[in-house]
Amino acid sequence: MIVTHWGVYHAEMRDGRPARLVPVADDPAPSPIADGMLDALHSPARILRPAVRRSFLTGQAGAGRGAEPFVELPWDEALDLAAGHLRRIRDEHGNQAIFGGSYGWSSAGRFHHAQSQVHRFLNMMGGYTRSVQNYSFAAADVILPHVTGDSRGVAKGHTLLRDIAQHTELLIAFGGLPAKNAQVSAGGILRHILPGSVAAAERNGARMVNISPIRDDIEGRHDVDWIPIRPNTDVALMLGLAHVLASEGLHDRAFLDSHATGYDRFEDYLLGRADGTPKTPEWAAAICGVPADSIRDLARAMPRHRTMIAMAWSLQRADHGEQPYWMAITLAAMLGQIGLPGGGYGFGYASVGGIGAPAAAVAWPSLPQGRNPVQEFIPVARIADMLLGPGERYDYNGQSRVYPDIRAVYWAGGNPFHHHQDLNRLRRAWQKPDLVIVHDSWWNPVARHADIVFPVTTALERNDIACSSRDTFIAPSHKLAEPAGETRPDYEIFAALAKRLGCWQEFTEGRDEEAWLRHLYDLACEQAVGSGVNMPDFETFWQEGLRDLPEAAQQPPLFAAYRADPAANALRTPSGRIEIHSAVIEKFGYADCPGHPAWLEPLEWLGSEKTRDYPLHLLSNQPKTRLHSQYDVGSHSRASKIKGREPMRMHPDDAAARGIREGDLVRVFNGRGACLAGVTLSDALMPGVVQLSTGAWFDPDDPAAAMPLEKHGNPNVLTRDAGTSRLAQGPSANSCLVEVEPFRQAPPAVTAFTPPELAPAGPGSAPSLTQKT
Ligand SMILES: Nc1nc2c(c(=O)[nH]1)N[C@H]1C(S)=C(S)[C@@H](COP(=O)(O)OP(=O)(O)OC[C@H]3O[C@@H](n4cnc5c(=O)[nH]c(N)nc54)[C@H](O)[C@@H]3O)O[C@H]1N2
Ligand SMILES: Nc1nc2c(c(=O)[nH]1)N[C@H]1C(S)=C(S)[C@@H](COP(=O)(O)OP(=O)(O)OC[C@H]3O[C@@H](n4cnc5c(=O)[nH]c(N)nc54)[C@H](O)[C@@H]3O)O[C@H]1N2
Ligand SMILES: [Mo]
Repeated sequence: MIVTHWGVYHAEMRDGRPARLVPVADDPAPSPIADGMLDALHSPARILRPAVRRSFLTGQAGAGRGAEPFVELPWDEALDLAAGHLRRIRDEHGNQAIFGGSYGWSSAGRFHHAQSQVHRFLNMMGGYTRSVQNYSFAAADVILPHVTGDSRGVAKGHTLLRDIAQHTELLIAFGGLPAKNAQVSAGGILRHILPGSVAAAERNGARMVNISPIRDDIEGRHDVDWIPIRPNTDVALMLGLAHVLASEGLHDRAFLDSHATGYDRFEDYLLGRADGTPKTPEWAAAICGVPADSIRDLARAMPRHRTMIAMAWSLQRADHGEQPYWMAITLAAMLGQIGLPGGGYGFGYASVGGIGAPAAAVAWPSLPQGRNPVQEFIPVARIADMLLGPGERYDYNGQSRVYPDIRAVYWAGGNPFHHHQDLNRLRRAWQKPDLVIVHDSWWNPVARHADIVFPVTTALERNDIACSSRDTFIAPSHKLAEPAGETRPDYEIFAALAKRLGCWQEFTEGRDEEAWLRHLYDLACEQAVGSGVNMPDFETFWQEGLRDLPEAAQQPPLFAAYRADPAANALRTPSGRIEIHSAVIEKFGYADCPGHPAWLEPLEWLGSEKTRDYPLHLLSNQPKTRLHSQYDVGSHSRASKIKGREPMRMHPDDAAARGIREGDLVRVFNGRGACLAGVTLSDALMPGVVQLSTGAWFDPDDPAAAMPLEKHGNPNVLTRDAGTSRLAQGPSANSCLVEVEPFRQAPPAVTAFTPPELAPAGPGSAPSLTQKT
């Protein structure tokens, strides 16, 4: 049995090797993403031995990262080299000069979770500069505590999907409910319940409205109403809806009086008393492209029905991404259904699997990470700003902060050359530190941009225990194959480094893998017993596999308790209520995030003058055939490519206007970069919008060039690297204009899956550690 972020599978073994991964019977809608895992195990792109960038060995720092051959070294030499550099940097510059944010999803499994491992290791060696928030919902995570006291309704605390199926009459889904995204859940998922829940809601007569630039954001359901909307203009649409409610007296004044604060200040803006511009449906229509009559009809339907406002996480990964969430909560407060079964709002219902699924009665332990004595941090998506501008000031959630001076970057379990925006800028920033160490299993772009690369086993090559806060199971994840080449688990690599740095005992606590698994299982059992759940002994658990667990007893709708008694269950906001106007945010004085939700024009959108040069809005959404960049090298992801490139969907009219046909190779470009993609035509997209999912391994035609042609279809060479606002500083990937043209030259070969040039290991090839780098 193996647990992955996309499901739980049994292995069919042949000749002692896994031949096929079969989803467990409990899963009503298994994901095919696992299909590409087994062939990737022995792909030529596997990293089999420790390797060091060639000119790093001869003492040259940054310049050349990502554009050089590597030299393979024996483990001991590579470990000595890494430990020596870490020690030197720590002694000369202090622990805060080590950036260990190491953002990324890693693999499922509690023990071998790479982030937990790297953070634990860096803590034991004295700490590191960390990162806060995530690429998924940073803007939400920072604004919501100001509005509702915490971030409930984003990653947890949702009204359950089964309550929606039972009670919701009108389901308004901004960004749809794409089943493709609910395939995955961090830490593993046993039951994919989203498709069944959507079907059940429909059977119960719920009307579903998909407000999105893409029709099939509610997959397979053609009977839903589709309201195409220009990307990044949802706030204007919601203001139009709110205007109808307010001007026709359809809003719930009593709820606003008892449970919210600041509505009047907002209404001054809404009705135009504050700025002379009433946010009428006509005003909204001119911005978002939704006809005024449709806005009026939808607004009038909302208070007549039990209405759930669902919104994907994608909407807040955009310029001013805080606003759509604040506005959605405001709209829900105006409807007065927050806290009722099937009413109110919820974010990210389909963004990952398990949102709105019942939680287990047991809270699980994770690998303890120790304490980080270093206080320094950055908002996660500000990494390039930090590397390019040490000592520079920036704003964040009311603080004026200074970027630290980073000398070493340590990454295990994430791929910044997948996840970060404006990769050409990141490549410049990435040349700055003295040292970059990466652990990965494949020669993907982050490994190629390292100085020292440690090859790690995949989840299929080691034992682990998996459980998730969004599902009701615990399962062993069994080792199915022997480690490829000389690969080792992250844990062993960190233990070996810890030995060299004098913190082996603290890091390992004297345990090997098996002892840790037993220890974590014991902790799990303690928690389970406390919750009245019986667990078998470790041997039985290990052999029997999957354990299904009882659901937590009370799982009321989001804010049900607050609705019932707003005084006793006051929110942790200054007023104790939902803050439609926030005096705290207003006092920050950020023009890009004022004191109440507002329409703020994004820097790049279909209504901007920039469309003269770049007339198409690029949505780089999540890929259907993989998790981010993981297993892009595997057969399942590769089967989706067109002429070897990532498929880009385009409306037939946009294609025809440019002489582009189905299956053509195109060049997608703007002022930040250019990539190739393979076109597939679809009228599921609104005209003016193109969709190129993330995750194709970055593959420049000339790795030494400042702005190379990316050959494989990585949209992050095009996206803009700027914070959502001074408030949250979240990533804003979804605000991006591009132009597309046919690519008529001989297509350059895709080399993303070809390892870099490797020189063999030779004894004594490591330089002396006193040598300056
Ligand atoms: N344009 C655009 N960009 C985006 C987004 C978008 O919508 N648009 N979405 C953003 C979001 S929400 C996210 S969460 C990020 C995701 O970004 P990441 O989480 O960084 O992406 P992954 O491809 O999952 O990277 C995980 C890496 O860890 C490696 N790995 C897996 N298991 C292990 C292990 O056990 N040990 C070690 N050492 N390595 C392991 C994998 O091989 C892979 O290289 O991307 C962000 N980027
Ligand atoms: N298969 C698969 N599933 C995944 C992932 C993956 O890599 N692969 N990644 C996971 C991760 S880490 C995360 S954080 C979640 C992210 O989950 P989401 O953020 O919800 O995912 P996206 O696919 O970026 O966006 C969903 C849809 O929102 C729509 N959309 C984009 N911009 C706008 C807009 O301005 N207005 C409106 N109304 N709609 C818009 C797009 O049409 C898009 O298809 O997905 C998770 N699920
Ligand atoms: Mo994410």
